[in-house]
Amino acid sequence: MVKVSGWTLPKARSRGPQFITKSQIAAVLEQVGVLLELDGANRFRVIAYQNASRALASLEEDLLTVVLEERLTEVKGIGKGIGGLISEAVLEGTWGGLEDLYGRIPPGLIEMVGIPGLGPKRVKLLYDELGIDSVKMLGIACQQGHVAPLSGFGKKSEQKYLEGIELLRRYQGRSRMDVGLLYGQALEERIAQIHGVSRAQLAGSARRRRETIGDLDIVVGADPSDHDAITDAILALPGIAEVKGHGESKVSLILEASMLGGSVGGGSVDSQLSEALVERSSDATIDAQVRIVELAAFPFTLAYFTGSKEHNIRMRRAAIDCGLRLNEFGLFPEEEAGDTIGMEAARHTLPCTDESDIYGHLGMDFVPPELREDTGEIEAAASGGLPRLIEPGDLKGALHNHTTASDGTATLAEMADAAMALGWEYLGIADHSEVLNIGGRQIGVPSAEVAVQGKVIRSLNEAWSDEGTDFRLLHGSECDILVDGSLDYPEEVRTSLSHVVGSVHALGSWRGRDEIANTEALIAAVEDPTFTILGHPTGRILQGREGFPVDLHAVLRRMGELNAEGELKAVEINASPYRLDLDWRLCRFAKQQGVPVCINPDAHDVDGLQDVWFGTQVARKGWLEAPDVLNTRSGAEMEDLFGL
Ligand code: DGT
Ligand code: CA
Ligand code: ZN
Repeated sequence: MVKVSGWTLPKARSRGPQFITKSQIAAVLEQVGVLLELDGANRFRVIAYQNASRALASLEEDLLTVVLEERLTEVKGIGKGIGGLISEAVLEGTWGGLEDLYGRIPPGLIEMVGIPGLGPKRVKLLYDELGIDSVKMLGIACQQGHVAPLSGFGKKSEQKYLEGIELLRRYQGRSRMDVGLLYGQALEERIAQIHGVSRAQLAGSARRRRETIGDLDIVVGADPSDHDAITDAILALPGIAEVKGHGESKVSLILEASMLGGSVGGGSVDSQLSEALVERSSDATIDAQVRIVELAAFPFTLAYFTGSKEHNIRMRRAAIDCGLRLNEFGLFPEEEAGDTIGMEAARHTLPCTDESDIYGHLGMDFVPPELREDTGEIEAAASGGLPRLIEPGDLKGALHNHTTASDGTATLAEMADAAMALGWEYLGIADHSEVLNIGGRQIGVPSAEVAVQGKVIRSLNEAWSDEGTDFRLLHGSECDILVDGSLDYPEEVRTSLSHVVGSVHALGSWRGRDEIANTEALIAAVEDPTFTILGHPTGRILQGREGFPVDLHAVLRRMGELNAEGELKAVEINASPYRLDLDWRLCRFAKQQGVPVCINPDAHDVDGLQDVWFGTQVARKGWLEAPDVLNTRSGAEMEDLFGL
């Protein structure tokens, strides 16, 4: 069996069909495609598995029903052979001959496929030509220049793989916020339902809403007489791939996708959103640490394991200044604790039922978990200066969304319906501009067709206005910022729009030159009178690629100057959990410069609109309040701002 995390065949967890779920099978088929490619299989076999995986993932019907009614091969993309494999997994919980394939491929090759920018075909080539069978060996080969001479590779490839290896190292074992929260909230909910559990709460970086999450931390409060039974119940939960250890008060687990199945919903990521997320997280695993403590210690343990470490250190110092000692079990006068430590010392604790009591005893306001990074929150909490953070419900629309006119999958009317269902008063359409093409295929809207889209939008808006519906589409564009800092489209096209989201997409050129050149080009772009919002400012993909080098402080400063002159220049928090760009660390700076932030989902389908939730978490982490965010304005205010 392959030892790479997430690359094992799922085991049947139920006692009757359906033994293996649709999303699990889709994930396996996708992996088989990769394994076959590494094995040098014929291209058509590889494509067959890829197609079947996609077909299964988008199958709307109940899979068990389709299998029982023997209609699998009627699904487009699923042939007889793979159909048989799927039936077996569903009905028997076994995987035919796949164990052999999973066991045959060297794990190092699979790890290499995880390097951003390196696919299975090239991994196989490197293995066949140079015998490279691990990430480490590839790194050495690139450094020594052995890879460049291979036909089809070159110096650039070596550089790219070295960067990819560095990214892999940095993010190894970390999950994006969306994946981490989905697992974290599912586990929290399942534990909360266990008999005897009084309180269960997600802590750690997930609670602090970091952009990536290392492991999940869950704190459980219960009567000590129930601790053993609770530990047993946790170990029996579905979706536990491995138990790494368990002691008196701590359980260490590895979670897998079946944790997400069943009745899990609710939590702060709402259930509709979870459904879309389960799809894209089905092949992930994540570690979790569960700590079980008696109820009196719960708030202290929760605060301790929420962190950050830096925040905790400041809190302990604040306690010392009050003659108190703070640990994960209590907050108590130093003289009463004397020589005792830990739990023992905490018997003398000041009473606290919630974290806010802890802050209260130290003369501070409750610090929202997102702010606990020691970036000024301790001082602010002691002086009544904490911000009143924005909430997801404060948003009244969003300004960067795609339709079928470029690379979206929904029409103007469908996107508008979805926005209205969220209670929004407007939706900004920003399809890609003319130059954008992917692999030679034009994605962007040609100049001549911009007016056509405008006409449709006007007629939709008139209809809503006539029936008294407070909703409008705002006709913008996601205009490419070209390498010299000029904007795509003739000027008259841009002036005809309500707003221009300026974005960099030709990332190769921008990453290939220095920070100064990039900064100058971005400043030139934002100075264009038609420019409104800076889209995904660095172009980064979390765990995928670094953004281009740029001095965003300088760009934001310039935008602030322009705003002081009466213009409207905003910066986007691209809310896709793959991007979260603007970074939370720059939000406060933008605010100080007088640059409003716009939380944009960059939606390419109707579900995508809900990504604004993640953008709001970033804005909160960046200390932003509702008035700091452009799209908390009402529909009427937006019309005013855009001069409509
Ligand atoms: P992660 O898991 O890498 O995304 O980040 P965290 O923040 O969840 O860190 P983790 O899981 O290592 O520990 C959870 C919390 O426990 C951490 O935020 C603060 C607390 N903690 C852990 N180790 C220490 C420590 O050595 N000193 C203090 N003061 N707190 C600690
Ligand atoms: Ca953690
Ligand atoms: Zn874009």
